[in-house]
Amino acid sequence: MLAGKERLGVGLIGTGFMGRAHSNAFRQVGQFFQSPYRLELAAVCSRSADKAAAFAENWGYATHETDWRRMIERADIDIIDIASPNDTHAEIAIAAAKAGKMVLCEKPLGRNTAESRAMTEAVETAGVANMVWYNYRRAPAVTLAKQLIADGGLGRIFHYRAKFLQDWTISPDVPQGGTATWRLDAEVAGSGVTGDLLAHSVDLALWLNGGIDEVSAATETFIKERVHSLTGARTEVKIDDASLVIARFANGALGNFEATRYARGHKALHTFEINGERGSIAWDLHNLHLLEFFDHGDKSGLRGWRTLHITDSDHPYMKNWWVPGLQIGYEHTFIHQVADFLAGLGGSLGGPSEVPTFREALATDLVTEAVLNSAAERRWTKVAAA
Ligand code: SOE
Repeated sequence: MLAGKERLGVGLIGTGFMGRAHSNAFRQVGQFFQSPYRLELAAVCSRSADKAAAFAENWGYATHETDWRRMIERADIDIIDIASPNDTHAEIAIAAAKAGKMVLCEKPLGRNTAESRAMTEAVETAGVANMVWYNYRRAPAVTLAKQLIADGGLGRIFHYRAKFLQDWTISPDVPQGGTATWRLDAEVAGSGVTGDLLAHSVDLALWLNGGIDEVSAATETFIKERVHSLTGARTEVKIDDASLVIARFANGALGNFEATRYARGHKALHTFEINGERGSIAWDLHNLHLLEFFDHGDKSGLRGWRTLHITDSDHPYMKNWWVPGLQIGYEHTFIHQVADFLAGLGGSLGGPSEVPTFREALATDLVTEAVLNSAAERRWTKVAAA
């Protein structure tokens, strides 16, 4: 069955939550989606040899490394996958692209748009396939939403509203920095919820509803000092804890977005609702297999919101899974993303068109940067072109 498939060696950098999500996707994709390629887990890299060895053993990587530069030199590695903290993304991605490797990178692409732009130019100059892990596009219900909008099902779009709410940093005892809490350290993360959570909502918005021209935003840092895990000293917190945005889309729609880690009770409430002339749709990560749909074209008297259970074989990706009615989950969004990446490899250089490329992720970072600037300057801010 696998005879004749082209082998692609994967080198993963980073052994955290995302390293696990990506590894699961690399391992499962070939069983459920046919492609001319066969992924081989060649090596995993972590600064800690013990961690790298344990991860390699658990996930089936053939070897492990402690220096990412060694991964890039290895001839048996075709794809470099960056799942390490944000401050490592630019240097690794640029070196990997120069070495002619395909590059996959966790979001946000860079800590700032100077990094993101340099990374985008590096992969495009080298002509290597590239992808950023904005996985939520690949929930079948979200992909169906994209198709519905593209087919004109909603007509002219008036409103786009989105939230990404968490509550894990409310305690002042949560430290910043270090392996578990680098997302709170601005030096490592670049920004707070704007780059980490709002970026997911912005990626979906740009994909579903097109470009954003300008934004007006407010951000807040509720807890001003935290102990730094690496030094033990109480240090100023420089990330944004919450981000509220109103936005104007190029198609004339108005948007509003909210991202926070201070919404008590919410662990990952990631939602969007889109209102158009002909209908509306709504999606919620908590029920990621459902799409809420209101069709104004329905017969008067029978009109109402309907809940579509996205598990039929004619729904995106679902014919590759179980029988109709049986749902899939979060991890499958990553598997679908790898499937799409492999499907697109036969296409033009620079990355498959239907997965988030570095240039698309740069566009997202330009929006989140405009959000941070708008909040700092307390004024409407134009979004620069990608
Ligand atoms: C933060 O808690 C986080 O893990 C993000 O970094 C991910 O991108 C998001 O999908 C879930 O939440």
